[in-house]
Amino acid sequence: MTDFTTASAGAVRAVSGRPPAVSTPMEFWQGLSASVVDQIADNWYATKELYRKGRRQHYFSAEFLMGRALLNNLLNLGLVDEAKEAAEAFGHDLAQILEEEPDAALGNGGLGRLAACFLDSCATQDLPAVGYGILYRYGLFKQEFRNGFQTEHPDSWMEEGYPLVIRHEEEMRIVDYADLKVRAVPYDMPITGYGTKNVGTLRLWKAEPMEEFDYDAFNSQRFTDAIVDRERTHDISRVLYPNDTTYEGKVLRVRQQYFFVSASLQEIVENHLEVHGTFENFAEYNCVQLNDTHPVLAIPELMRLLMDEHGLGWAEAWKIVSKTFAYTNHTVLAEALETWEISIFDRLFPRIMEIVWEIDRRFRMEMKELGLDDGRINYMAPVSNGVVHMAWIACYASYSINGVAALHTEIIKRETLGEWHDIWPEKFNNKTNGVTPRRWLNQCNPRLAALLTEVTGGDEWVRDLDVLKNYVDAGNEEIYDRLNEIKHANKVDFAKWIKNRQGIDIDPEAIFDVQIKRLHEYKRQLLNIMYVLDLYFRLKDDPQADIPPRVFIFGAKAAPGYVRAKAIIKLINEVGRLVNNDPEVSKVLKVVFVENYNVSPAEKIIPAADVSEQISTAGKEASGTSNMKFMMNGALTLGTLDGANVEIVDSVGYDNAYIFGAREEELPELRRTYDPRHQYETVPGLRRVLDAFTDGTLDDGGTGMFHDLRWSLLNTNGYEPADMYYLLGDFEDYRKVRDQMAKDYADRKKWAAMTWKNITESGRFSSDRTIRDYANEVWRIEPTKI
Ligand code: RUG
Repeated sequence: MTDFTTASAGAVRAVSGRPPAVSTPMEFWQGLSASVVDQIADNWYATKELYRKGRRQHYFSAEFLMGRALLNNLLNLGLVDEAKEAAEAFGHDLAQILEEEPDAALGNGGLGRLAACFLDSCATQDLPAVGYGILYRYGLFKQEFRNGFQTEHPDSWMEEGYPLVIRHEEEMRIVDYADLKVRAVPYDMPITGYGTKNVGTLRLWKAEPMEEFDYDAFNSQRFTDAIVDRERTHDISRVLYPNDTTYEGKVLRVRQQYFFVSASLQEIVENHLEVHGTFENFAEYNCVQLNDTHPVLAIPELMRLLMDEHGLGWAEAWKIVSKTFAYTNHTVLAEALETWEISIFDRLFPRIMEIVWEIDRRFRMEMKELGLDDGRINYMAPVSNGVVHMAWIACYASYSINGVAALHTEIIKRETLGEWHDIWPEKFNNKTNGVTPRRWLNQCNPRLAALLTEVTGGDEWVRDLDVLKNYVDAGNEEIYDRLNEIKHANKVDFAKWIKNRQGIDIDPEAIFDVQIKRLHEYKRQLLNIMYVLDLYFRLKDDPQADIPPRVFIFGAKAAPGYVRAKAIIKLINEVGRLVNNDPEVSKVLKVVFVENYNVSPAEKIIPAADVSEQISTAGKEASGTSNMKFMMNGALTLGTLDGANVEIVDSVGYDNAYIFGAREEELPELRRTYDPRHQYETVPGLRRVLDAFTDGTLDDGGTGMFHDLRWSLLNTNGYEPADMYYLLGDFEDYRKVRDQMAKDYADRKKWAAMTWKNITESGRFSSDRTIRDYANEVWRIEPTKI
């Protein structure tokens, strides 16, 4: 037995209080996880100590969609075989143990998963960076389908104990609101890197009451009164993204944002003073990346700390602040421009509001001096029309503003943040997103990983995915056969997994065509399912039609309050019911909606995919990151020229991707004369598909939601144009290109050659590249080894 196996057995005993042979797989998971922490503890401490002395980047994010951690850590530390041995020595199976682990789903989708990939890349490249966020007790809701409708349930991911976050009571901070004072207790998650001893940190704050309960109230039998403040405090870190459609929901959301930025900055400021003894060089040693506008309260909060707690004057403090923050914008949609009522700030933190007013006053003066007219100044001002504009504060105070793909950055420069770009073009830069090849290739697709290691003669590609580019032309018959075998084996695995999970049978010989992402109208899952319905009708018309077998796979959660997104989920499930229950059609077509889509299901789905659906309306998807994960795993992109798809096509060429639809620059002109009714009447297939929404073919359970969907495509509701996302405009081209793609699949060699090109060109989409760009151009930090 190795040290690790002995230690793991001991740790399993410690958590279960019984011999490992009779411990549950869950207890074994906990023991193994505790052993991982045991292995890295010294290096982790050494890394923290080293980083805290030099220049550091602090990544502030309300979301970190980490997924599972154990296998990732075992792979990074080279301990998989030892863990297997430990499990087998006691009659357990490592694969089954790994399946016990809950996903740490502390994020909604792309933005949160990006933050997780960034931490991985910083750790692997020895970059001094720390993540800061919130330890939500309940992560992203669990999705269940009841009669095809989405229902939501709490996700109590750490209820059974989670050894991979360590509480540091001694580093507790106090966060003060006007109506409440709370303790912020840090919990640190270790972030191991691949092939390095450095261990990074994700610090998540948990809100705890100053006192467990009011003793006097309890003593007087006022039991509920006794715990009111405790519950209000726990609310702060209770749930990821509480519903903020009501005023009280918004207050909680703002409370959360202030909670984690205040605690984090208190620590950063204190640490800086301890190490350097002066604030003069604060911005030389610290930079803070604001992941979207959620942490923008950090700007007035740092002003407050420097002025009120440390006696700096406004000018001095502002000089520091304006050299410390960098801001990432993730969307051109309205949510990019978070605004909060002044009354919320007044109620929670009047002093912060006072500082925001002063920022506003100075901003207006500065702009006046630059000669801007009053209308423009008022539009750009931090406070106007009764609300605080978080994005405007970010643009004003940050030294860097970036978009997340080339096209997106151009759009924010031109439109979303155009006024800011006019004044400070030098602040703007692009940082195209990336994904970590550790989790999204090496870990989730071991068969392909083994082939790449064989072809490239080592595992260097895991740390440097650009290595693969040297093998673009190395594709040959043998490699193509191997690629096809690997994909097939992954599809067999997925078919077993989904059968076991949802009871559905699918054929691994069919084309696996996948769209997995949050449900949003602009992402156009509706267009996808309309095509499926059209194909169903074509097969009903002509059962002998030459249509290759296909499985249409969906995975998506809709925001609980987003009614139309939920209607689309129901529609997909209803089309699925129609298709899958038809004795003839279901021999050729299947629809699978993976329930409760999350990081760990994605790890099963992506290696098995043949086709990657990236079909957003051009100009709407900032970047997308599933497109990159699919590419790395050899699925071909079927997409519009949107977000990072543009750069994917730029890398692989039009011959190795399937592109359709209107382009971003064409859309304004097209829309001028656009008539969705004309499309409905003239485009083959469309009428039948749209009529099926309401003619009894599909059942929306009497809700009228399918009628609303049809209506939204054909009519304006007064404030949005009909078919806002141009589904009917793009339908014909989508159908043509998607049909062609299915035909091309038959030439297995050619298809494999295309997948090889995609895999070997994917280095550009490694988050290691993205992080190097941030480190060199924005954060100015250097790799620092312990
Ligand atoms: O929708 C965007 C994706 O296009 C992008 O890839 C991802 C990471 O940059 O961020 C997503 N996003 C945007 N998630 N939340 C927002 C709201 O600002």
